Amino acid sequence: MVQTAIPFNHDGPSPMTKTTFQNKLKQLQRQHEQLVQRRNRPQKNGNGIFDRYEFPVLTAEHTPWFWRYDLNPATNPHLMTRLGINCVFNVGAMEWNGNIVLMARTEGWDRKSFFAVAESKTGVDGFRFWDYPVRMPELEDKETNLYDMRLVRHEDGWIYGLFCAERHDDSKPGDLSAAIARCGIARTKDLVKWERLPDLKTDSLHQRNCVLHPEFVKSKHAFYTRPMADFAATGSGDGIGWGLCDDIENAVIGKEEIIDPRFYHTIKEGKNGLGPAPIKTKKGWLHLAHGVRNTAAGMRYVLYLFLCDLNNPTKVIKAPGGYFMAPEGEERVGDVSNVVFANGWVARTNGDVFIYYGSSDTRTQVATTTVEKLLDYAANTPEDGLRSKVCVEQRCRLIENNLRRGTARRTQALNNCNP
Ligand code: BGC
Ligand code: BMA
Repeated sequence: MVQTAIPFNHDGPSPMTKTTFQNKLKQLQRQHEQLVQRRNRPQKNGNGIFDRYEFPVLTAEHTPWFWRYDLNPATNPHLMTRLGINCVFNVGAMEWNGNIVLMARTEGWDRKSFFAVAESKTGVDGFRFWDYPVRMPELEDKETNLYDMRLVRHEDGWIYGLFCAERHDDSKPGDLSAAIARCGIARTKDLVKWERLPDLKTDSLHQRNCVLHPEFVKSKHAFYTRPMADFAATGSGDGIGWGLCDDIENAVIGKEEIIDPRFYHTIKEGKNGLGPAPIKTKKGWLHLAHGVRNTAAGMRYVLYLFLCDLNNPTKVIKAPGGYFMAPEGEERVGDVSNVVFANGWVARTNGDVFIYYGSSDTRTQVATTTVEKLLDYAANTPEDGLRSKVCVEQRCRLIENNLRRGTARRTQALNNCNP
């Protein structure tokens, strides 16, 4: 069969007519409104500790369409996406005039992350981005990428944002993946205008996952840190650290004290890092953190919880064993699969807690619970037994108590534990 040549046309396909352009635009706006106004409900059959929700609270599609399209038919006759958004995840969070705001790690198609505020009345749905993303001032030593902000309302009166500021490691010119992670610090009163302070200085080459403690300790600003000798590889850090600094405007921490170490064959074997700033409760400082384990399929990130002494924030007083939350269902799949990561949560004065977590570096989910439930979980979940033998004994104690109470039915064939 003879192929007919396709006539070469310099002008390409003709642009849309004005009406088609307008119709497509209206459709975009409609779809966006439907997405933003979609009600979100808790999933059924939760684990008693927290409730997951039916839908993510933020996705790339939640960003305003006017951030992504050039809406001028003269310069964008095909109504193409001009500056696409890849994902919205790992959000900082706080209360804001009775609403909840999220400081979202927003990433363009170009892989660069930036911060943007989204606000909702309910905290579980209706999140709408403010018109512009944050224009974070740069330091002289400009970073390539910014991400994972922890928002903290400090008792000094400022709102602080601590985030990872990442730059290429120029001491390794041949290695394009060699990078240095540092803790960027900025402060604001309105989440729009930010004063950038120098990056945190510590003895460690890399600092990611740094968090400001919300109160002064010994009249100083106190930091949770995560010293690491390597940029990202597991195994080069000791755990979650702590240090005080004399001057937040030029923050230097000498020796970091490790308050929550990594541990062999636990959920935090590879690396661990603090999530959001702790919630102050009557029983102590409640912490949410992430633990990483290396597997044949890559790193697996889960969340865990612990409680520190109210008067001595460096002293862990409750360490429930195992993970608090692990990726489930669609959360398991994304740009970096098998990851849940949290750097934002909000405790309301009535005790309700909203936990915001990124799933697989792609979208933002919410889970709700209460301070009372989290304290119950912290106090009554057995610590990690660290060995199979101890763990099976813990479980047998649970089984035996339940069977003795008659709450569960004894099955002859399975009744083979020796309490
Ligand atoms: C990415 C982060 C990641 C880090 C370590 C960075 O380049 O932006 O999301 O946590 O590398 O893997
Ligand atoms: C980390 C974090 C996150 C991310 C995770 C998994 O080191 O800082 O940004 O969610 O890696 O890629």
